[in-house]
Order: sequence, then C-alpha cells, then structure tokens
Amino acid sequence: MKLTDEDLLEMYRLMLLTRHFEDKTEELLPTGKLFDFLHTCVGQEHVTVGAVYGLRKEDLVMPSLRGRGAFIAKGVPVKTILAVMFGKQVGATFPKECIHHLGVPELGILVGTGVIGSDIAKATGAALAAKIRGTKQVVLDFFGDGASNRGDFHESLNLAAIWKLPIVYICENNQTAMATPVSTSTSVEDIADRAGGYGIPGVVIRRNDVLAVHEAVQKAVQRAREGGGPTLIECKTYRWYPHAGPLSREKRSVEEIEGWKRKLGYPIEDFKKNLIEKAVLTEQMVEEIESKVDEEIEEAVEFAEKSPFPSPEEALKHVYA
Ligand SMILES: Cc1ncc(C[n+]2csc(CCOP(=O)(O)OP(=O)(O)O)c2C)c(N)n1
Repeated sequence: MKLTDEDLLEMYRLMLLTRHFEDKTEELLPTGKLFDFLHTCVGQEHVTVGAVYGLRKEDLVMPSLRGRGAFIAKGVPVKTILAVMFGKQVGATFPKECIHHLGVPELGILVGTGVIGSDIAKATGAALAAKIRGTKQVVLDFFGDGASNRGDFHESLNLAAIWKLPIVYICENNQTAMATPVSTSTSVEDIADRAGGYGIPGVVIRRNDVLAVHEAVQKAVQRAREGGGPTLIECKTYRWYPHAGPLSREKRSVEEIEGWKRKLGYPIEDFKKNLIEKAVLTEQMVEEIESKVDEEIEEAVEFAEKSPFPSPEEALKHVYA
C-alpha cells in the first residue's frame, strides 16, 4: 500500500495520541483511580502504529502487555481504554483485573492474559482458526524480548511454520524484561535469527522508524495472506519509562536511557522532522494536531470519571473461584 500524505499525518497523530495518553495515565496514577498496571509504551509508539496501520478491519491483533498503542492503532477510542483502566463498565466491555484481559472482538483485538508468552500461543491458535475458516484474516502478535525466551514462543513458531499460518510475530525488543537486560537472558544478538530455526523469514528493524516497521509488516502480512506462512519481525527499540509506573525499581541510569534514545532515534520527533522536511507537515499543523489530541484525552478523563462501576453481580460473573 502506497502511503499518501493523509496516511502519514494520521500515523503521526496516532503516535502522538499514544504518547500523550500514556503520559496522562502516568499523571493519573498517584490519584489512585487507576485499577491497572501501568506498562507504558512510551518510546515504542512507532511499532504498533507502523504495524497496525493499513491492516484490514477484520485482521486480528494480539497486543503485548505494553499494548495500549495497539488498542489505539486498531481503533479503540481512548475514552473506552481509560474507563476500563478506571475499573468502569463501558457497555459490554469490562475486563476482570486489568487491560491485559480486554478483548474487543468487533475491532479484532484478541484477549490477552498477564502470563507472559502465553498470548503467543493464543494468537497462533487464532491464526489456525482463520486458516480453517478460510477468511484470509492475518494475525499480528506483539510481545517483548522476555516473552521470546518462553517455550510458548518456540512451540508456536514451529507449528505456525509447519502449518503455514497467517501470522506475523512482532517482537518489541526494548532491551529489558523488567530488570533483566536482554544480553543476560538471550543467547543470540538478534532475536529475529531464531526464525531460521523454524525455516521462516526473520527481519530486524534497527531504528525507531515507523515507516521501516510499516514496510516490513506490510510485506509479511501480504505473504501471510497469500498462504506463505509466518514471519518474525524484531523491532530494536527502548522503553523510556520504568517497567510499570514511576515506583518500579529502576536499575537503568539516565545516561543509559538517553544513550539508547540517541542510538535508536526518537520515534515521534524524528518522524515529525521528516514530515516537515517533506513539506507534509508544518509547525502550525503540529500545534493543531497536539491540541486536538489533548482535547480527546481530556474528554476521555471526564468519560472515565463519569462512567459507572459494574454492579457486584456483573463483577462476579465468570469468576469461578
Ligand atoms: C510467566 C510470567 N513470568 C513473569 C511475569 C512477570 N512479568 C510481568 S511483565 C514481565 C517482563 C516482560 O518482559 P518482555 O516480554 O521483554 O516485555 P516488556 O515488559 O519489556 O515490554 C515479567 C517478567 C509474568 N507476568 N508472567
């Protein structure tokens, strides 16, 4: 798919919406209103936007635990996401515990769990189901470098390769799983090299570049849709904020964090510069987009505050222990 100027502006807006939304949740955390873990994706916004942009509505997405960017890119309104994080009931939408348990079937978002790696197997199952149904749907499965060391990852890639399932595995290698650096937990320099062990293509994106992610994922989606089977795409990136909210124990120094930003690039800021140089974007348009994004987020806060908590009966439904 050739991207038009409108597409580029929309990708920029989605990345900004994701960044400002995540910043708002960090700001709200001390109020005690969020019933959720705060696994923010700041610094990684380009992965979900680049990958999800251009999918068909019926295509399926399994977000990672750091996955609010994927919800936003697939079209879930930020007011719904925030209300859920407040523990509120929004129509039929009310996850038990936290956003990891939120699926949005009408938008093709699969339900995750808090068990790292297990979602890779579920996404693979969804791809098998799509193949059996013959719907030509493709599944995008997002997960971290830590998850790629779980058995679920290896078993899933093997089966997906053998059965030529329509799935694209997207590893967001942000260099750390909680406090464990990838260099101490992973035996290969590039996680994408593991694709070779299953006879499928492995691709590495070495910079925080939304267009590079988009191009690689589009190619893999086309291959999957045409029956060519899975691809593993590794996006080298970096998590700018602590693992789960400002109180997480943080071993990384400011120098280290800033060094990685310089090395991999600044996903939103670099894209903005690129679009301004191409005369797709102007500083005035940036201001307008930012103010609309912030307005949308303020409306989301109001909506989340006003939405009702679920009734006790609703909260206990489907709870078996
Ligand atoms: C099976 C399992 N082990 C441990 C945890 C605790 N845990 C939650 S997030 C996380 C780190 C995951 O790292 P990674 O897959 O690299 O994703 P990232 O947080 O870096 O985005 C861990 C260990 C868990 N939820 N599930």
